[in-house]
Amino acid sequence: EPHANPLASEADSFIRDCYRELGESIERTEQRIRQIHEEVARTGTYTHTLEELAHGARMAWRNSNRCIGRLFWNRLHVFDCRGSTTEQSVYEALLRHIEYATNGGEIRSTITVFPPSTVHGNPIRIWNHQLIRYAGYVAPDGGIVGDPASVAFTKACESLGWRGDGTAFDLLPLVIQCGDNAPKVFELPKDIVVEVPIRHPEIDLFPGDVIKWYAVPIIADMRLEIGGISYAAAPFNGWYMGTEIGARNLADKSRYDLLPRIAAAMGLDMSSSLSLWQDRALVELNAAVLHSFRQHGVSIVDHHTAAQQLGTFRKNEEKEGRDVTGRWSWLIPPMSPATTDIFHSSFEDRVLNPNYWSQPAPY
Ligand code: HEM
Ligand code: NRG
Repeated sequence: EPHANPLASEADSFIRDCYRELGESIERTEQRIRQIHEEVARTGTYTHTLEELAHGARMAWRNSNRCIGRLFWNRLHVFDCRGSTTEQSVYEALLRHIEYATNGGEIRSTITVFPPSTVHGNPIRIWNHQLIRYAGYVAPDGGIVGDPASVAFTKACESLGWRGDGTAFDLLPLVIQCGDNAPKVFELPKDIVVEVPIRHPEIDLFPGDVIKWYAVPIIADMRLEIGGISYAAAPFNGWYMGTEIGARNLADKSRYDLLPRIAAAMGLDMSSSLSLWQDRALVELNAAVLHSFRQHGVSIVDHHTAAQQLGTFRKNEEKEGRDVTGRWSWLIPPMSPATTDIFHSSFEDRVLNPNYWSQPAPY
């Protein structure tokens, strides 16, 4: 039957999907729905059980159309931090997330969920795009030191009183905001952050320079929505696909822009693009990223393996009778895309719930 209350109807459809997948009985499902309706009528909202929260976060990953890594959707570790309401307790939870997820290099897919939004707004907002990321500074000559993608956030940190060392790989601080309070800045302790120096097994790609990347990508600025409830602070991580670092972060002209330096170091003919110097530099950079992570014992997946894993995910989902949605333009890897099956296949880009959503930056 239709609901006057949109939250109650979102809750209904989530609880039915969730409880069916978890093998709960029809009776328990209907009982839980009645209980939620009563709670929504009385308080205007409802509270997920731990099982609903954990399975909802996993469903949201499974429904992430832009993610190639979804084969492992059912192995997501969930920290329930819905009781964390102070900057200090959020900070401590974030450090615990980093340590648990990093796990000495054997990365564990993890999410930490903070209190949900209410009619009064977001009780917690994390300002960082990722918990671990490098600063970007505009130099006096207009050039950029560090990661150009971080310039706006780095300025926000500076206006809150933070000062970085000014290297190309300064770890940004954590910026945590509780309700309408001014945001608080916390230094990220260097000793809990694992970084990998990027070295090619045979070629010196960056003579005289140390190029590195951090081990764990922990997206901190997306909103998790489950059954009509919004978690604006719910940082999550898996591990890297090599091309994210080697074909984008270190290679894009608008990021670290390393291809010209690498091609020069390799002695390639850069007088014409016809020599494919960019492509040759790109391959060796990506080989170096995969080799270095592997050698340092840090989890990483190459794009060929990841594409095959997405194929296995599609088969698994078909067996379960679920439609796999996806966004082709994001799923194809940014190098040699046509060598993967994804390139030759198509996806329906329909948005299912639960899911992760981007939200406006608070700065
Ligand atoms: C996007 C790989 C785990 C949710 C992506 C992208 C890649 C990827 C390559 C595209 C990123 C880009 O082009 O910037 C992986 C791998 C994982 C993993 C290898 C290893 C386990 C996860 C987890 C979650 C997740 C644990 C959530 C619980 C997402 C979402 C996006 C995404 C929401 C879209 C991000 C955006 O719109 O900016 N993933 N992922 N992924 N992934 Fe995954
Ligand atoms: N491309 C971004 C990270 C986006 C998410 N990628 C993952 N997510 N692998 C970058 O920093 O390069 N994950 O949860 O593992």
